[in-house]
Amino acid sequence: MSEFIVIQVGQCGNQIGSCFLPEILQEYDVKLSHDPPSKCSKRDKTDLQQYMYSFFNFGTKAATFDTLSDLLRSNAKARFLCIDMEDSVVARFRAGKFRDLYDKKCLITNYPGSGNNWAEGYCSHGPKYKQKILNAVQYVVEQCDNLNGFLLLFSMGGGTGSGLGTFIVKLLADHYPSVERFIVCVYPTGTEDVITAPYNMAFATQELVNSATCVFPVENKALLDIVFRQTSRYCDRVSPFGPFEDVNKIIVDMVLHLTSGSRFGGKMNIDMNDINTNMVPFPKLNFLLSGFSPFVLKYVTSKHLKNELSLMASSRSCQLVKADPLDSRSTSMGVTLLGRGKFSVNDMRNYVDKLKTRLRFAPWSSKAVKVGLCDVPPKGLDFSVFSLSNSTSVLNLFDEVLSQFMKLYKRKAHVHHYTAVSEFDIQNFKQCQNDLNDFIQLYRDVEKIKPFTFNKR
Ligand SMILES: Nc1nc2c(ncn2[C@@H]2O[C@H](COP(=O)(O)OP(=O)(O)OP(=O)(O)O)[C@@H](O)[C@H]2O)c(=O)[nH]1
Ligand SMILES: [Mg+2]
Repeated sequence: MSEFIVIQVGQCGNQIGSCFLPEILQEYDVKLSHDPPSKCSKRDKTDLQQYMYSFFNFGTKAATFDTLSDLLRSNAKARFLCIDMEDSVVARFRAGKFRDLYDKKCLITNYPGSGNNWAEGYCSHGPKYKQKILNAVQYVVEQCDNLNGFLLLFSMGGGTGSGLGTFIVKLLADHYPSVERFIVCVYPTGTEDVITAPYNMAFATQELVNSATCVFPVENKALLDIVFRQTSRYCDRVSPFGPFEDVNKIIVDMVLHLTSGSRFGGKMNIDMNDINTNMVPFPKLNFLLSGFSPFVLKYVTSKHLKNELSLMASSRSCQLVKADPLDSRSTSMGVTLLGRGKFSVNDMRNYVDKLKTRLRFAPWSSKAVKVGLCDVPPKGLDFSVFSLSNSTSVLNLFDEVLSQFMKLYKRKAHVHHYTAVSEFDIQNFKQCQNDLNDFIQLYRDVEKIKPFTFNKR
C-alpha cells in the first residue's frame, strides 16, 4: 500500500491542509462530531480503514476507528509537515481539535513571513531552514514502509509558498531523487491582493518545471467560477465565499481523487507513478490539467448522469485551471480517466471512445488514454470521474504568467525588493523571462506537429 508525505507550505498551503485532514478522515469513515452516524458495516469499515496507512502512521493499529477519539487513542499521526514563515495558521493546528494528529516535530514556523517576496522565501529562508526541514522530512520518511511520493501544497502568489515551497521541491529532488514530487499549486486570480504575485508565480513556475515530477496547477479564478456556477444553479443560497472554504474543498477533493488509485484497491488501479510515466512525455512538459465531476460543495452537490461524467470531467467547465483540453486547437499528449465507485470496464471503454473523438493527439501518443477504476467512491457519492490531461491548452496559464510578469518587469517595478535580498542575483529576472519563453515554445512546437485524430462515429 502506498504512502504519501504531505508538505504544506505558507498560508494557502496550510489552509488547504487544514481542510484536507477532516476530508480524509470522512473518506475513511472516521466520524467527526457533526457527522451523521455511519452506514458502513463493521466489515466494510475494516476494509476501508486498512488504507489509512497512506496518510497516517499508527502507534498501535486497532481493527476499526469509529471516531476521532478512537484514532487518537491509537496514537495516530498524520504524515504531514506544516511549514510557514509566520505562525498564525500553524498555531491554529497546535490548538485545534486535530492537534494531536500533528507531530510537533513536523511543525516549522518563523516570524513574520516572507513579505510576499519569492526571493525572501527561496534565497533567504530556504538556506536558513534547510537543515531543520531535512531533519523533519527524514523523521517522517523513516516511519514509512512504502513511500509513494511527496505531495506539496502551496500558493504561487505569496513569498513563502512560492519561494520556500519551490526551494523544498529542489531540496527533495537533490536528497530523495528516487521519490516522486507531486505539486498542487494555486495560481492567483489575476486581480490580486498581492502586487508582486506576477514575479512570485513566474519564479516559482520556472523552478517547478525543473524540479517537480508532476505539477497539478489550480487557478483561483477557475475555482471561483465553479463555485459560483454550482451554487447559483443548484440552490438559491449562494455560498458565502468566506475564507476560501469552497475553493479549498475543491482542491482537497482533487487531491483525494488524484491519490485514490494509489490508496485504494480496484479492478484497474492507477498508481501515481503510472500517471507520471503515462502523462509526461518530456521532463519539462510536466504540468497536468485536472478536472472532475460531480462537485460536492458546502451547500450543494452537482448531479450528473453516469454516462455524462467522463466528458464532463474533461470539459472546460470542470477544469481547475482556465483551460479547455477539448479545444479543437489544442493538442493532447496524454489523458488519464479514473472512474471511482460503480463503474464497469465496459462503461469506461465507451466513455473513452467518445472522448477520443473530441481530442487531437500528438502523433506519438495516439492511443494515450489511460483508464483506471477505483472501487471506493468519494464520500457521499456513488460514483465520480477524475480526468487528467497533458494538453497544450495549458498555454493559457503560461501566457498569462509571462504577460503579468512582463507588465511589471518592463518598468522594473518592485525589482528592488528582490535585489535587496542579498543571496538573490538580479540576472534571475532575465533568466526567468528567457526560461518561460523557452518553456512556452516547447508547447507551441508540439502544437505545430500534425496531430492524430480519431474519426467521429
Ligand atoms: N485557494 C486559496 N488561495 C489562497 C488561500 N490563502 C491565500 N491564497 C492566495 O494565495 C496568495 C497569497 O499567498 P499566501 O499563501 O497567503 O502567501 P504565503 O505563502 O504565506 O507567503 P507570505 O505571506 O508572503 O510569506 C494570494 O493569491 C491569495 O489569494 C487559500 O486558503 N486558498
Ligand atoms: Mg503568509
